[in-house]
Amino acid sequence: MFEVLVSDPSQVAEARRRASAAAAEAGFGEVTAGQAALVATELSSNLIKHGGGGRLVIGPGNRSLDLLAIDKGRGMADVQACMADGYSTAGTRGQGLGAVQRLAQSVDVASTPGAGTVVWARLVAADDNDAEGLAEHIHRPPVLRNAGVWAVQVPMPGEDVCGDGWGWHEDDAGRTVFVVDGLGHGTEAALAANAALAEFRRCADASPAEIVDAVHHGIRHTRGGAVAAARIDWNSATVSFTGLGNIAGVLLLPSGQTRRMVSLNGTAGHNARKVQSFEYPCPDNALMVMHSDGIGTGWSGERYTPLLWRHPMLLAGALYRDFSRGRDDATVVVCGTGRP
Ligand SMILES: [Mn+2]
Repeated sequence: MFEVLVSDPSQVAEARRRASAAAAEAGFGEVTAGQAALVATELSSNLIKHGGGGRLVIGPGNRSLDLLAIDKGRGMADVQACMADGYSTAGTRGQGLGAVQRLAQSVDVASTPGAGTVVWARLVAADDNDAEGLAEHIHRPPVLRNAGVWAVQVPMPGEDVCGDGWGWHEDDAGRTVFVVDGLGHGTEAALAANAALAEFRRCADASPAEIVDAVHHGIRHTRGGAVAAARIDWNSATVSFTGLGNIAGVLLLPSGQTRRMVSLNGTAGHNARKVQSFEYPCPDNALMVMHSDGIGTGWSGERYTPLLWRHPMLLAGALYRDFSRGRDDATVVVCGTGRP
């Protein structure tokens, strides 16, 4: 995942080009890559027109492409009207969010007057998208918000590789999320993060304390890093969390309250005086956030309460927008706490 700053119209073409290249990298054919380029163009143009500039985060996956347009502009007064605009005139260009809605498999938007807008669009490398089927997916995030784990992850400006990593595991009883921040940034940090992720994958069905312990012992040959693992248990409605170093774990509750989970001091791979798990009650309609220290910790839940009911990617985007320090790799992972 990487970002393109879009603060003047000349940068729209750059955003389009990078999105198109990312789509090709993700396995898109010519037609769907063209659609991805068009969506990137519309989102970027919107950033200029309505956002006073912003950034387009581009995330190529395995035959999927996430596009996240983030701004701190005046916000859209009427998201529904913006979405509807152009929806019925499929096939033409310049239809703004209508075109995005028509071409993407999933779309969600959160716009707060005065605070800005986050638009997420996911495209898939198939061209059987039709507007009929699409309507099923749009604006029903309460149904979708528990499906999967979502993240915004952007390397430090000037770096090609990211020294953070994240992964997740799910079984019948719950979901485990893992985040690592390799010490520093750049190639060596990325090596540490990749080693930690490989270790996590080997023992993803173990408890958070066992995972963190295994990672600590498994990445001694690297420069090490901060790690945390969280296990959401759907049956008992609890989360157990084990952190070593500066990975934040936060539950955002429907009341707007935030519950910050405890990480102990240390560096996985080098220094772990204590690996301990803490348990928290967790209703099934909360969001769990985990982030690296490229994101500041000074955020409060009340400000983001409306995002609780949207797709998790929107909260990830908003936190990245509002609290990225801009001088480190940044990772924000968000998922719903309920059973999918
Ligand atoms: Mn960091």
